[in-house]
Amino acid sequence: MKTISTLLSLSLVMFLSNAQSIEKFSIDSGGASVTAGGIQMLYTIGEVNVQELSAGGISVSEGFINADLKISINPKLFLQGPILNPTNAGLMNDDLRASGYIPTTSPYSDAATCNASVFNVTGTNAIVDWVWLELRDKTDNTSVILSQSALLQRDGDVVATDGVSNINLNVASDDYFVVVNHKNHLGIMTNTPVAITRSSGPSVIDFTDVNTTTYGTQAQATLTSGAKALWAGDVNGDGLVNFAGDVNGVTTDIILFSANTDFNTNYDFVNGYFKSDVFLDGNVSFSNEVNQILLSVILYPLNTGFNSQYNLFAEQLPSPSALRSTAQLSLDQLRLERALEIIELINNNN
Ligand SMILES: [Ca+2]
Ligand SMILES: [Ca+2]
Ligand SMILES: [Ca+2]
Repeated sequence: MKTISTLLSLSLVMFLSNAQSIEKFSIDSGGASVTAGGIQMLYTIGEVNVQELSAGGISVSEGFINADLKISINPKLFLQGPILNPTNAGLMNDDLRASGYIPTTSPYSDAATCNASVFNVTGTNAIVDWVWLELRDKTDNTSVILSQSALLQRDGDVVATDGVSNINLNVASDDYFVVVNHKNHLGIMTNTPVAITRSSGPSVIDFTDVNTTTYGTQAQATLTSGAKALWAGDVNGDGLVNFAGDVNGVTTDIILFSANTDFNTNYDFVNGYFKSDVFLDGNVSFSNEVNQILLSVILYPLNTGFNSQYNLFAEQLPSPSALRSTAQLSLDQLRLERALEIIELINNNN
C-alpha cells in the first residue's frame, strides 16, 4: 500500500452569478473543499484517479499529477580521470564540455538525450560527462530493477538530463543497491541496500566519502585529498584495467582516426569524445593515456608485486552493468579487428 502524502489535484470551480454549484465528489481516499470570494477549490488526496464531473453546464476534470510520487536520489561521485590533475582543487575538469565534445545523446544503452543548452553551464555545476545509474534488488544484487543515464557535475553531483535536478526514478519506495558506472571507469555499488523513499526526500549517496562503504575490495581509487573516485583506465569497457586489453583500445582509436592517414600510433591530434581518453580531456595521446593505465595497474593496491601485466584489477560488481548496447560492443570489436589488421600490415611492410 503506497503512502498517501501528496496533494494530487486541484480543481477550480467558479461560481456564476446564479451560484451554480458542484459538490465535491471523489473516489480518492481523502479531500476537502475551500471557498473564498466566490471561488471554491476542491482537492483530493490519493492514488491515480482521473474523473470528470459536470453540473449546470460546467464541467470539471481533475487529473493526476505524479512527479512527487517518483522516488528521488542524489548520488555523488568523482571520476578519477578528470580529477587526477584538477584545474580547481576538488572539482573534476570539464574539458569535454568546454570543447563541445559531450554528445546530447547518452553513449549508454538507453540513448537518453538532453538539450544542448545543458552544456552551457560553467563553474562547479558544469557537466563533466554522462554516467550510468542502476538500482538493484535488495535481495539479489545481480538483479537490475531500473537503469538509466544521468549527467555528472564537476563537484560530483549526479543529476537528471536537465543538468540540475535530482534524479526521479519511477519505482516503488524500497531498499535498493545503488550502482554508478562510466564508460571508461570501473563501476561501483553500495555495500548494502539503501533506503530510497518518496516521503523522506532525495536519498543522498556520497560515493566520494571514504565512510560510504562499497561492494568488494579496493573498488575505488583514493585521491590525494582523501576522497574516493571511480578507477580510470577501462578503455575497452570490459570491467578490467589491464595493459593487454586497454592499450589496444587506445591504439584502435588513434589508428582509425580519419585524419591519421599514416596510421601513426604516436599521432597526437585525435580530438573528440573517445573511450580511450582516460583523463576526459578531449584528446587521445598514446603516451598520455597508456602511461596512466600502466601507472594505475602498477600502483593498484592489490598488485603488491608492481607487475605491469597484472590481470586482476577488476570492477567490483556482483554482475556487470548493461551500460553498453550489444550493437556498440560488436562495433567496438570490428574496430579493434580493423586496427589490428592495419598494424599487422604496417609491421609486414617494415
Ligand atoms: Ca553540484
Ligand atoms: Ca579494460
Ligand atoms: Ca586524454
